[in-house]
Amino acid sequence: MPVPSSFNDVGQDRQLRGFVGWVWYEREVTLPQRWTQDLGTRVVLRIGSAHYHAIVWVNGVHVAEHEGGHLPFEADISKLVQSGPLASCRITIAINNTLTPHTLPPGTILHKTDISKYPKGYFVQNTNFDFFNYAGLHRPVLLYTTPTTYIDDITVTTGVDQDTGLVDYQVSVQGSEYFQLEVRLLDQEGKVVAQGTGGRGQLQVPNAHLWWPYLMHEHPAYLYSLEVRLTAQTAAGAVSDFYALPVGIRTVAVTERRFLINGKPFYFHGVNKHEDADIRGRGFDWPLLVKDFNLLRWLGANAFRTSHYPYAEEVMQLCDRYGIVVIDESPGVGIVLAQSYSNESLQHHLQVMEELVRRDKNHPAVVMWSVANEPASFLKPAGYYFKTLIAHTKALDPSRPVTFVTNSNYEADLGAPYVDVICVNSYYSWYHDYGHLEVIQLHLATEFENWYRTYQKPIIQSEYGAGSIAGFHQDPPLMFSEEYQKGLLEQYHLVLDQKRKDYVVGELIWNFADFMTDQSPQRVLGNKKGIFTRQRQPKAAAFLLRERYWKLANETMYHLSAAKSQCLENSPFSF
Ligand code: BDP
Repeated sequence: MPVPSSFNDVGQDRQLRGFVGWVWYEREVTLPQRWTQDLGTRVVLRIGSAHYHAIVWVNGVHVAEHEGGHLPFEADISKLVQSGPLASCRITIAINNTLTPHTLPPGTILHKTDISKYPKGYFVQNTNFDFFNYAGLHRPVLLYTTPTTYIDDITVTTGVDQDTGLVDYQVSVQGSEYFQLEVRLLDQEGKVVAQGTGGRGQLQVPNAHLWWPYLMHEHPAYLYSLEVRLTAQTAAGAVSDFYALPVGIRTVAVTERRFLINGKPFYFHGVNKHEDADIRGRGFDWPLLVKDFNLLRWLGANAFRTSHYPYAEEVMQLCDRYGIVVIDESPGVGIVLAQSYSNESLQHHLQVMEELVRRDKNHPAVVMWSVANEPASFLKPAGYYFKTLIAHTKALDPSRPVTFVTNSNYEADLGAPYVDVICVNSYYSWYHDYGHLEVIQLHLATEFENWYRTYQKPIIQSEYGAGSIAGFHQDPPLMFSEEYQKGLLEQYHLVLDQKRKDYVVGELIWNFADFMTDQSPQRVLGNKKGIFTRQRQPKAAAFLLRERYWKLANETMYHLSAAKSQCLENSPFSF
């Protein structure tokens, strides 16, 4: 079985594709001698993502257990690989993709016991989310080393005081209490612009280059490099550790009507994505990732939401480098059963937010956390659940706003009082009033007004869209034709163009690309709401959005600088 990859689509076996239960991965590797002989070396096994529940053994000894896909976990295996003459190391990982009402996402197993209709022991897994439950080792499995006294974590938050950039850092060191830390901040030319010592402090950068989103500045995504150097005296002698962290200096703030980046109004014009492609399923794949970023840039998109789970770290790194703003979403999708609001579920959700914030807190591209997508937030326990979850996330990271994405009625939503930005999904003229594009404008304007009147918080249209089968054409437009998809988006845009002058701060299309789902009578080889096909070819809607997004970018630039900036000189459209 290749790693990284989902196991589902690489074989020819129907049973493997839909398999629910334990799968086993095993690999024997030979370690370099200096890893196994030098007791001053710490050897770590790191698993990028194993979906869903994973148990890990090294040379037959249990070293780790982890609940939940999409986030990394690791085990210090030094003692095991340094204890004998063996330089080899057998890594065994068992993964179970069974979902329960308390996992994230939740799911249920339905046992069909009527033996006149189903074979003995027959069961199916039911979920309340609209994507295929791909499973396996989705991201790289790595072995790495550090000294036994090592830099365990760095937390950076940034601020701006007039022209001075402020970089607050905190370094956590494990293994010893006797160490020195030196911290330097380098600009893109490699020049040291600020330095400090010790585990925490503030670096001040005069005339700082700020990190700006793509299409908001002529030099977007400026990254400094924070170099942290550790030296320590241990029984084994002097050791040193070193880490370089890209740092973008920027601020994020939310007012009653605006989302501000570096004090300027930011309008999200982008997409919702999935980690999804032919054959590899949800498996990490560099060429696919770079293709997707090229498409985002072509489209003029400045943002996406990691619907509906955390994406690979490499994705976040590219967002930092390209200036693509991210709403970083947890795997809290399909929380619709009362049981999924239990204390057990909440505790797990809090833990997942800790893992997510720890992993992604230093990415300037991440501007907001989303704790969930379309939960049944009208159920009674939802108020306490979201109040606790959002407060916990804010305590973990006071520097970013927090939201969840809702499709509940504005009057019934018990979680909305706790969010900083209202994110609403709607599918007018698709799931209801289907075929009737003429009702969209009134529906949407009414919905926006209701939400704003109730909460006075900025609103993002976090999903809207229509399915289309690439190559299907109908005039007048009919559902599933490229024309209908385009026509539906145009109706939404008319209202968005009015309300963005007021309190709507973003629009994210559902979806960037067609993606795989469970089989059902509503799905034709998956969900076809992509503006690109699953193979990343544009449908008509992609050209429509491209024109719109570049126009929105031109407008933003026009407002920000008196003269139109050069950054849009290469704009495919001039207005
Ligand atoms: C929304 C969900 C999304 C679905 C989409 C759809 O958030 O995951 O794929 O609807 O039905 O409700 O296409």
